[in-house]
Amino acid sequence: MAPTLKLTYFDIRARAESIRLALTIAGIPFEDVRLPRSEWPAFKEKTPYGQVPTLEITENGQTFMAAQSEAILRYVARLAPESGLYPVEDPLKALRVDEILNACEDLGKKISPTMREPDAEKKVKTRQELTGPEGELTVFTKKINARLDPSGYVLGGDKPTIADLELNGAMWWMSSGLLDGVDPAWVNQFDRICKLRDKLAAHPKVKEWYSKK
Ligand SMILES: N[C@@H](CCC(=O)N[C@@H](CS)C(=O)NCC(=O)O)C(=O)O
Repeated sequence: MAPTLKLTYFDIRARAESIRLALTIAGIPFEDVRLPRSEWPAFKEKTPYGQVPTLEITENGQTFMAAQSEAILRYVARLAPESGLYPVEDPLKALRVDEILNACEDLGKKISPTMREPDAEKKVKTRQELTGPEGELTVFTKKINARLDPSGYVLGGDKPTIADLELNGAMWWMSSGLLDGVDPAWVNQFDRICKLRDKLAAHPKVKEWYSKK
């Protein structure tokens, strides 16, 4: 009997969207809970690390609340091995997926401190520097871009992996216009990442997912 899944996050894409898309691509039904900010303090107390996303997994009458987005992504992919979301049977391919997942974490660590910067002017300036031609984020993202297959997805082919979903999410965030000081067109300089984004957007299940949003 398949487990029942309840994914909880805020009503934004950010850290949960790669999980939502992984479940959607894998064809696994799930409850997509979008937590209102007013309910966050009470829910936070119930989570393992005081963070979302969480995935509540109910199986044989028992519920386990999982946390940590990458662990959840791998779990979802393992539920549907035929999806190709995480090629566990091939150590080298799995390594390449893991590598990009870790690189996405590094990207996050470069931009996250700016979220906590109280001085709006300094925030914008720091982000402009990070995303300038020689900026740390630009230089690092070029390196990620070079690690992708020239056709777009990390491993090439037509099947996205969880690394593609995560990188796509990170790049969506960078080009969302939600980060003052980051030009939404910044991402356009990374050719393979743009191919990844466009391929994923054309994926039938992804298209269907967004047509309902
Ligand atoms: N390493 C965690 C990080 C989770 C995280 O930082 N979540 C943020 C939202 S993106 C959160 O819960 N923030 C609210 C808070 O810390 O109070 C993961 O990958 O899931």
